Amino acid sequence: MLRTATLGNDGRVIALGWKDGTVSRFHAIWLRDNALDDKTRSAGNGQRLITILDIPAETRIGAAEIKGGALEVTFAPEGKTVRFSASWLRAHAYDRKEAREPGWTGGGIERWTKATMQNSVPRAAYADASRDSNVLRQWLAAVRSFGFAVMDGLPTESGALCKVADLFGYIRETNYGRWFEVRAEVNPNNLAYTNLGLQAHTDNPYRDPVPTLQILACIENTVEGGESSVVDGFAVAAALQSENPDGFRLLSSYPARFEYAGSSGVRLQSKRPMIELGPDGELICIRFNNRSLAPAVDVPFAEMDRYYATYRRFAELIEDPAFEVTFKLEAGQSFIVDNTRVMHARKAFSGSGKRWLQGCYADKDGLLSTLAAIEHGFKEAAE
Ligand code: NM2
Ligand code: OGA
Ligand code: ZN
Repeated sequence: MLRTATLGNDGRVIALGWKDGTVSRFHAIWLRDNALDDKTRSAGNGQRLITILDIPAETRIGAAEIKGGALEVTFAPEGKTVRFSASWLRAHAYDRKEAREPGWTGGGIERWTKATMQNSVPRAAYADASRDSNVLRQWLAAVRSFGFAVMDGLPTESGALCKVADLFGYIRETNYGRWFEVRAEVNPNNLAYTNLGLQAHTDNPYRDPVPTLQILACIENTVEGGESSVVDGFAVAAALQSENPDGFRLLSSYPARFEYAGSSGVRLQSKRPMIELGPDGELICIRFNNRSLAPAVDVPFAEMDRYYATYRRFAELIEDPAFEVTFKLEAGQSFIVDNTRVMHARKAFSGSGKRWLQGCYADKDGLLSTLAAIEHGFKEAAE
């Protein structure tokens, strides 16, 4: 698929022509730094053995050739020749034509609403996921794409939710414990531990970094009410952005403040926006929690009115039933949310019966790593 290789700017740049007619330019210094030979990278663990200072600043490509479908380049002044496979070059091309709009997402992220999700909630039985890596792969891939999945068939005993985390990584312990009991308590240190309804929210926005995954598992649920729901924060953010681009700018460019000081010895505080964009405009995190939002002090006076109007509109969209997927957890059922993206809520409950959930946090980077490793294994097996 690699057709042509043309040097430019005295060998500081190379333009690669592909079979489909597209061209990807690469810089000599970039190619040198990313060389894959065993003097540059450890053959064992793939880590880079050299530093940027080991590469001459004036690095150029002295000669380039397409050989057996791969690119072979000789760097000057080192006189070092290395090969790059066409597929590697294609996968790592950075010469993009289109600029990306703020709020973009990549990585197979699929936004959802009630209409697209309510009747196709990703789900697996614990017994299947723990035995069959193909089931686990699909379940983890659903968490990656949708930020949400259900797992059922858990033992209805204390601590069973840890089994879910064990499938892909590690629990993130916090001041709430390795896991926490979610049930109505006397003198609760958090409103989650009452029978009140909870507006859709992300957990622990007062922590920095936030816990990136949350698992909630049900041990007993015989009350009236107490239904769960989830809302795709990325879908809501996109809706807000399209109807009110300036409001989106306000929520994404000014920090909000979050605080939790509900138990003694704990005073957590953070300063982060409700809608967080990465340095390249990628939508990376939603923080939304009415209970722990602290006074906003980083929004200019002249914009505070509009900031609040947008916060209100964001909340209205979050509560719009068109975005809400609802279900009632039964004993042995659990769900996981990407806490940087998907909000969860519960309806108030009362009356006779008992509602006992347990929750814990875990890390998304570990989940994605486990998923990538399983996918890598599948790919190698297929080759
Ligand atoms: N709990 C359940 O972020 C929050 O404060 C929501 C968290 C207490 C660990 C509740
Ligand atoms: C929580 C929470 C929801 C529920 O514990 O963080 O939001 O269904 N609980 O009790
Ligand atoms: Zn919560």
